Amino acid sequence: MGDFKLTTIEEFEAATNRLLETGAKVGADAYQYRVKNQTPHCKFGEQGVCCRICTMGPCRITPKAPRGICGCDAHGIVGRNYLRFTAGGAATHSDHGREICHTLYCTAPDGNYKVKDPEKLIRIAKEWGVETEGKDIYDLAHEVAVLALGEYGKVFGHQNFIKRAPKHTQEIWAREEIEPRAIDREVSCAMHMTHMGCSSKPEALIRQSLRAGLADGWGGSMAGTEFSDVLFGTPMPIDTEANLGVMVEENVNIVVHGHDPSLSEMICEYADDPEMIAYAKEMGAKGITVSGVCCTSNEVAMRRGIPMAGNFLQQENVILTGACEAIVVDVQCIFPAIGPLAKCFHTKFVTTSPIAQMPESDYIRFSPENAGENAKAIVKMAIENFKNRKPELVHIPQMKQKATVGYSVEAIKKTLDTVTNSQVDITGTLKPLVECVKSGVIRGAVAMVGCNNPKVRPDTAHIGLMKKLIENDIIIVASGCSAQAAAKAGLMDKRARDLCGAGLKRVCQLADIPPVLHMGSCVDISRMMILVSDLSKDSGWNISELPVVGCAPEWMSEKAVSIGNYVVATGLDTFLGVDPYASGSSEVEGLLQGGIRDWVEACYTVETDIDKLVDKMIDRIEEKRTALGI
Ligand code: BF8
Ligand code: SF4
Repeated sequence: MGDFKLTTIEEFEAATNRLLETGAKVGADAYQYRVKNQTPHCKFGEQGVCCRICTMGPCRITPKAPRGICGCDAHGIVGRNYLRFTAGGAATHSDHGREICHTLYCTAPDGNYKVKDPEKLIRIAKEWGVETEGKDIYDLAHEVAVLALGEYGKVFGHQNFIKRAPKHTQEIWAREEIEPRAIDREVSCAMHMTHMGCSSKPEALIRQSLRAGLADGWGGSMAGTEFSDVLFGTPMPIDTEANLGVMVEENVNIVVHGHDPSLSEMICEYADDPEMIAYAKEMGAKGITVSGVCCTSNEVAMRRGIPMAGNFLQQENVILTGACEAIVVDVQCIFPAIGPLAKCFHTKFVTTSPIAQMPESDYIRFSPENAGENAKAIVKMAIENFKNRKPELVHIPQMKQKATVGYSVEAIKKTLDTVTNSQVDITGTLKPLVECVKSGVIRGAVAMVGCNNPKVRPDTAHIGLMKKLIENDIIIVASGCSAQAAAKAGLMDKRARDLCGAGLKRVCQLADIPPVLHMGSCVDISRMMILVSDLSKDSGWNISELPVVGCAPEWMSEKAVSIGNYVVATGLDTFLGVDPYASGSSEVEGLLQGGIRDWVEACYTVETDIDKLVDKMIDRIEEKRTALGI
């Protein structure tokens, strides 16, 4: 193993504390202080029993006041809140997907955006019944983009992508009436159902929560992933680095943050431009370093090997280094705190999307039409800001790990094909993986996803769970901030295979992979849905029979609930480390953590004790193996 060593949580925290000292010098606020001001949290909110959807309220349920003014009880209120939470997440992911479809529509051979993976475009076009023969690739891109945009408001029928699921899964969705129709319709329907005086029956509300989730995972998110691949390339294994030490003191540091790769791809493009690099040198820097935070970081790490400065709760830290010339954001998971924080330093806070406008930022509106021009202006602005650094405030924690990322489903298949020496065919098979699972060399897999949340000591759950799972020969596929936690710790370094049980270690050696596979951003959890669908088809087992579970141990966002709903509705048991504001209703909790298994063959487990959470996942995987007789 040589000198390889994981970075510990204590080391992460020491680095953060050192940065907070810098912050204190300039009077900067930080989430750590705001958490103190906000705790203890409102109990009604935590239990999900506060309703403010009409102005007769707000109503709060207590033993003495068991019904709101309209007569709605705790079960109805908790169920409605849960569905609205889901709708927020489904809308957010899906609208991101829509932007990507729009960017696809704007592609041109001489435009800002081009088709980088024509093969994938042709594959999807054929899948959707579009004639591809003899067609110009850009004409095809535009035709498919229009169809994809049509999925959002389609008049009849269901999402195109659901046909990718195994037959059994599709039958469940049809039987349970949760096949996702138009994406926008499922979100609208959720808002309609939760309007004053509509649904208050938990079964109906939770059913629509699953359906809206499916519209996200098998609709909007899948469009986001698939068409991002078409536009920017399908990820293949690539080496990169993670943690704050990827920022380079002598260079102009640009941090991209958010989710939509249309922006970050363009920034990377221009930061690489020799003209820009020469300009940076002229301004006294040695070069330009682009690094990322949150999912847009995952997008450019997966496709370009751009280093990951950190995950969600590290977004303030990048500014606290005093060495960030510009933090450029698009949409989602961006702290409004960045505006005032950036003002304490020389950092430019650049917002770019009408969807995420924030005070105290420079707003440079981005669109496919002006992308090149604006990206260039932003890079230039960062370069010109280098001279404004305050050297006494500059401190970049020298902490980073190597990571191999880029495990799209296509990449995983290609890796397996290489191991089995068969023909390299990226539409190939997962059979070698099935064999490993059958023989018990790998016991199973966990899809580790989701955010950080100050309710959990940041990254401890992600990293602690992963370490124990790989010791137990359970392979991890990861995305979002969970993947970045793994990368920061060193779990995506191939040498981390030495931390695995004997079986998984052997597989990692043979396939030359790390034990935690980075599958991308949160919309890329749709990749995981394709992976389990293909595993199901290649093994002959139903998805719910596979020794595979999902886990979001530190989640915080509405998007995460939407994801949870489609993962469960696809047949995978899902383990949460943070409660989804449902404890105020035994009926809603009962459905989420048990009852829905009768509908979709899977359900949630909520367990805030991380040690117990991992044991429960391992037990579940072993139960599934026993049931399969393997
Ligand atoms: O979409 S894991 S904190 S960055 S919501 Fe946000 Fe959560 Fe991170 Fe990506 Ni996903
Ligand atoms: Fe209260 Fe009912 Fe109005 Fe909700 S819908 S605020 S429970 S009166």
